[in-house]
Amino acid sequence: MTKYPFSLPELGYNDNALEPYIDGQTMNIHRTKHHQAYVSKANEILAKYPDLQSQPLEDLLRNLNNLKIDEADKAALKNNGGGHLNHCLYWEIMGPKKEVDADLIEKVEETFGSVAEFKKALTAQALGRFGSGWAWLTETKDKTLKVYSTANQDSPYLQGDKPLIGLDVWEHAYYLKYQNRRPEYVEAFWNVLKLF
Ligand code: MN3
Repeated sequence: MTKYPFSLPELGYNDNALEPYIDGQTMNIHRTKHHQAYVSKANEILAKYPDLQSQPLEDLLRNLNNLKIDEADKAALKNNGGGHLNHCLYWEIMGPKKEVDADLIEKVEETFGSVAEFKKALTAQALGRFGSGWAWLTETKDKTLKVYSTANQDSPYLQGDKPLIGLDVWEHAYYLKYQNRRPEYVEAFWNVLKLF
């Protein structure tokens, strides 16, 4: 659960720990500039609505349509609150050392047939997303696993799903090292995803 006031999480590893797959400069700018901007903006919005400050950000996004707030603030909360949660997960699931999640692998195998098939499915979503967005492995309300992508910073919580793996395919996540070569970045991601 993530509550106001939001803050930039520490990485559990150094900026350059994911090299050569993701370079240190990208990691540093991505977290301390891009992610920080989402944190600051999300805080600015909630500063206007004391009633909402005690609610987890996950719940605010789940109930976004019903929030009694200004429409422009609603859109900004979707973008910046989503941006904050999406990035927290992204930093968390990566690392220089594998911390394999055996339960998740078992579920993935049940759902997709094999880890290889799952990787194919997530890769297809990551490469098929036109423009900026994310590719996701999520758990739906009925506890089934689903792979899809969202545009911009749209969070799976908006549709009531819990994100388990999030792959950032905004150019800021890979442009310094890979330029236009998103497929190479997506392939590299599997090396730094610590859960598999
Ligand atoms: Mn990003």
